[in-house]
Amino acid sequence: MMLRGFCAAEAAALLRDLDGVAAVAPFRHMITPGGYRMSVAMTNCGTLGWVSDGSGYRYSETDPVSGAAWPAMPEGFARLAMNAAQEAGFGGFAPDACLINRYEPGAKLSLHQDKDERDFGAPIVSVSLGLPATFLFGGRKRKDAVRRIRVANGDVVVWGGPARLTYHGISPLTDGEHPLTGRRRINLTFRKAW
Ligand code: MD3
Ligand code: FE
Repeated sequence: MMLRGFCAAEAAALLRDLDGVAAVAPFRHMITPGGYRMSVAMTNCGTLGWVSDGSGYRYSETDPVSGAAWPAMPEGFARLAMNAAQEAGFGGFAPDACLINRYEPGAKLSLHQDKDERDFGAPIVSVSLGLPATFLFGGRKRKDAVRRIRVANGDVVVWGGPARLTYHGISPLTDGEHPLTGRRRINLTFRKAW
């Protein structure tokens, strides 16, 4: 379910909280199991963080860069995720992980499914900040037709039920300038990993 502009009024506050997270767990370009450096820079907050390296994808309680726990999920993040999920009919959503993606011009995310979580009954809540992007979403099989949706600053999407296991991705980011983020797009995805 698309909630256009759901968090537009609090975008600046979310980005301030994000600066606090990134001061403790800096953005980094993870390496795929196949050995490629991802064009999207990532970090995490919450009890668990999504990580990728030569041995695979998984959720980890610690940041492999620092060896320490991921920074706590800011109150405003958790509240937003819960309110958006509620709005979409998923009452009681309590995310334990927030993966934060940072796109610069040209960065993209190839079509994939999110399958590293234990409970596919829980939705994923996605929050777009800064520059707009083209979100791709297909079906349950990689070869299914792909639809394109434009997402902009303050848009929140709740992916639950049948949509939870659909293939999705982000087209290469078009250059631009956003008053809050400059030449970047930030995406927060809230998950129940464990
Ligand atoms: C549809 N991020 O982090 S968020 C990801 O904008 C990811 O950075 C993209 O895909 C981004 O894994 C898209 C939207 C999203 C997240 C999870 C989904 C869409 C989804 C799970 C199932 C279906
Ligand atoms: Fe995804």
